Order: sequence, then structure tokens, then C-alpha cells
Amino acid sequence: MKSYSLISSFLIQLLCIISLQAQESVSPKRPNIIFIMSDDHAYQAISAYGHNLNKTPNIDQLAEEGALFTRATVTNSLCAPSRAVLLTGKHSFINGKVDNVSRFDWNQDNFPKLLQKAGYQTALIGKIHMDGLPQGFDHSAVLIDQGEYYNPNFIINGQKKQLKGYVTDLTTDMAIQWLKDRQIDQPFCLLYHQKAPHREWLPALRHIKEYTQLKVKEPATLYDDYHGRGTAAKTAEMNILKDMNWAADNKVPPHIMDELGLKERLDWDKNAYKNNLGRMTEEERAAWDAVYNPIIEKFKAEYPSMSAQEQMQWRYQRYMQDYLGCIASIDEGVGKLMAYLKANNLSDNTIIVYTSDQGFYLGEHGWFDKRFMYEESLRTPLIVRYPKEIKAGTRIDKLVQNLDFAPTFLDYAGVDIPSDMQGASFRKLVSNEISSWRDAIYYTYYEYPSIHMVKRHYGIRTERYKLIYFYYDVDEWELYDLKNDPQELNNVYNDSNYADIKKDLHARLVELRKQYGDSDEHDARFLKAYLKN
Ligand code: SGN
Ligand code: CA
Repeated sequence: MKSYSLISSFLIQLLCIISLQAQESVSPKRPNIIFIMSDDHAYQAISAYGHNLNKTPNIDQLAEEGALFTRATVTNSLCAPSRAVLLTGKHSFINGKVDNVSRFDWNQDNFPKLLQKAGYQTALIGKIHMDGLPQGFDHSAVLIDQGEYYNPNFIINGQKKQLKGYVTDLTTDMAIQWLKDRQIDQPFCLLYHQKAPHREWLPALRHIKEYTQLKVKEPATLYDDYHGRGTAAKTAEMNILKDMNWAADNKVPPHIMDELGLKERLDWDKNAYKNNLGRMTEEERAAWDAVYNPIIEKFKAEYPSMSAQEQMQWRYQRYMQDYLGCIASIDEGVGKLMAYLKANNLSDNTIIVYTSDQGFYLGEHGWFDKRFMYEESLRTPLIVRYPKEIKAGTRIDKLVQNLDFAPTFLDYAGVDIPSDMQGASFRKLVSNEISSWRDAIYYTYYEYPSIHMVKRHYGIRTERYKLIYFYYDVDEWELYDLKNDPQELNNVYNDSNYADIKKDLHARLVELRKQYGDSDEHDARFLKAYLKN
């Protein structure tokens, strides 16, 4: 009896294997996709990019085993617009989500919807920064708006729930849990979106001791006076010395600010500090205070005799310590996820992307935040690992954009790319099967007047030059020669040596606007809608 059941179970197993093999020969196994996106993670803060600010061993490993993109850019350097471009493969002025304020229309097509139709299981976990129930996902667990660092609220498939723990860890754990719970006979696409290292930079408790002791090298342009640039750089409000907040950003408790006579720049600063730290449990708060109180005590003693330069130095170090501390947990999350994939035989057939919703200033030009078409915020980190097609140690310096993600993923999945998607698949570029690629990109930015006061602008970047037009309450052009002036300190728009280049860039900008369907009418329409809000 026993041997009979053994034989029959063996036969059943054999039949299963044969039928699986038959299926595979009809349709080759489609790859899984894991898209990891952090919020405001500057490429300067990934050690694989060679900037030496911090160590990100797990993200670096993805780069070692796959491809590192040195000139990946966004089309609009702001959170929600970048996410809308990711989902739709269309520029902001086409998908309608031009700034963080306007509404995103979830009813339009997006690549997860198309993957779903093609038989993929899809999930979105973490930050999305858009109202409304996400469409295109079998499962979603998203933060509300910017989300919270400690004991955050999530909306899990439409139901609000407060979770206990640190946001980066919770996001990673939920992503892995979803992988465990999925149907193993279908390919999957997981969007795993970290909130960190977004302002106001609260690292996990296990990292605060180490990171608050860090001393980071200052960037060459920390004390930039914006000479040689136009009005927009001079009037932006993102200077670490002048525009960063003492309480929520630098972690100076409101009562110490009062004692020192530090003026709050914005009335929400003190409240933000109280709200962020107020989410901690008593034990969490005690562990936090044990590390931060001595730092603040020292600052309190030194502040009265600090020069402006010393204040800038102090604020820059405080900023970087917390910012880089947040990234430590992100990197650990990538490590945990990779370990899970490896243990479950998923690492070869899964395309893994690591990127950010845009770049960020880590003190370059004295700034934090993003928005500008200047390099640090235009560019974004991008690493792709897929050993089946991508050689380890590949480096791509072509002008790839976040506009290209949707068509690329559809291409990998064998799904037709809709003709109205504006990006291009970089699948063959990254596998070294083609070398021809676009030689210019188009950029737009709209959120003004608003926090940080970065003026409305649009422009073109080629391999070597950048032409930007700032409009609305100014009418100014800037031209940079990125080869001779990589830090973009010298606007050569009125330099006669660049007359021919300027003429050519103007013509190419007109062409690009036409190609992508942008116009002055669009700019006027979005401005009108924005001012009404
Ligand atoms: C918040 C931040 C800003 C940031 C925007 C947009 N202030 O308002 O510094 O530019 O978000 O960021 S905060 O003190 O409230 O954090 S985005 O990444 O979501 O576009
Ligand atoms: Ca962001």
C-alpha cells in the first residue's frame, strides 16, 4: 500500500515537471520586475557613484552585478510629477500631474495596468504621494501624502492603519511579505518605494549614534554667492544657512530655540518637530534624546559665539548626518530583499532597478532640496541588475530619463508599448545591443510660487550644453557649457563665443517642444490652474 502511494506520488510529480517544461517551451519565462525608488536620494550619496560621502554596500552590489547609469535624468524634478511620469511614460504636461498640488488622474493608462492585463501580479508598497486609490495594482500599501518616519499610517488596499515601527523597515518587510504571499506561477512587478531620505530626515534609532558622529567633507560650492547665475538661483529659498529649519530639520528643540533667540522661519517648523518626535513611543523617544540632547547642549553653549560660516558648517554637518543616517536603513532594506530573492531562486529572473524620484542638493551651491534643471537635481541615481541580459559592471552614460521606465518594463515583459508613450525602452541600450540613443532631453518645472521659490522653467540638455528658460515673473535665459563648467557657475548665454551654439540649442528646444507636444499655451494653462488653487 505504502509503495503504491509512493509510486503514484512520483508519477504525479513527473507529470507536473513535464507539463511545466511544455509550458516553458511555448512561452519563455517572463521576468519579474522590482522597482526600488527612494525619495530624494542623491546619487552623491551612493558609494557606487564614487563621491565618498557614505557607504551603501548593498546598492553598490547591484551596480557591481549590473549597470550604473551616470546620466539618468528626470523630466520634472519633484516628487509626485516624477511618479506620474514613471507610471505613464509621458511628460508632465501630457499626464497632467505637473506639480505636487494638481490632481493625478488614476483613470489614465499606466504600465502596471498593462502588466496586469498581461498576467503579471502587481503591488505598490510605500510612498506614492498621490490621492486616490492606486490603479493598476493587485495590492497597495501606501503612505498618506509625505508619510511619517516613526509609527506611520499606511493605507492598505484602501484601509487606513497605523503600523508600529520605522517606516523604511516597515516598507521593506511589507514588500518581502507580499513576495512571500504571491502566486508563484505568475510573474510579478513590485514597486517598492521608500519615503526616506526625504526631509525632515529622521534616521532609525539603530543608526543615530554612528551617523551623528560623522564628519562629512564640504562640497566646493557650499558658500556659493550665485554670482554668474540669473535671478532664479539668487532668489531660491533652499540655502542651508538661511532657509533650513532649526527645529524639524536640524533637531534643535523649540524651547532651546527660544532660549537662544533663534527665530523660526516658518511657524510650522516647531510644530513639525513636535509632530515628528511626538510619534515615537516613550522608549523610542528616550533612545533618541540620549543621542541628540548632548549634541544640542554643545550647540547651545557654542552658538552665541558662532560666525555665519561656523553656523553653516554646523548646519551642513547636522543635515548630512541625519540624511545619510536615513540612507543606512534603505541600504539594509535592499540587502534584505536581495537575500530573500537569492534564497528563493529569484535573483536571476528578476529585473531590479534602484533609483530615486529625483536628485538632491547635498550642499552644492549652498543648497538642499531639488527642482532646478541644474545637474544635481536633474540627474537621479539609476542602477539596473538583470544578469540574463546585463553584463556585470556595465556603465551607461547616455541621456536616459524616468520617461523611459514604463516602455522599458513593458518591453522586458513582452507587452506592446502604446504609441502615445513618450519614452523609449532602454533594454537594448543596457544590454549593449544598440549604441544609438537620444542626444538631447527636455525638462519642465512648474511649482512656483511655492516652498523653496524655484521659478518656473523649461529647457534642453544635450551631451555637452544646457539651455534653460525661466519665466512667469522673470524672462531670463541661461546657457551652461557642462564640459568647461561642470558646476554650472557661469551662464554664457550672452557670451559671443557661444552665439552659434545658442542658436542651435534654441532651434533644438523648439523641435523638442514640438516633438513632445508642449507649448506656451500649456504653460499658461498650468499657471492659471496653479494660481487658482
Ligand atoms: C515638503 C518639504 C519640502 C519639499 C517638498 C516636496 N518640506 O514640503 O522641502 O521640497 O515637501 O518634496 S518639509 O519640511 O515639510 O519636509 S517632494 O519630494 O515630495 O516633492
Ligand atoms: Ca522627492
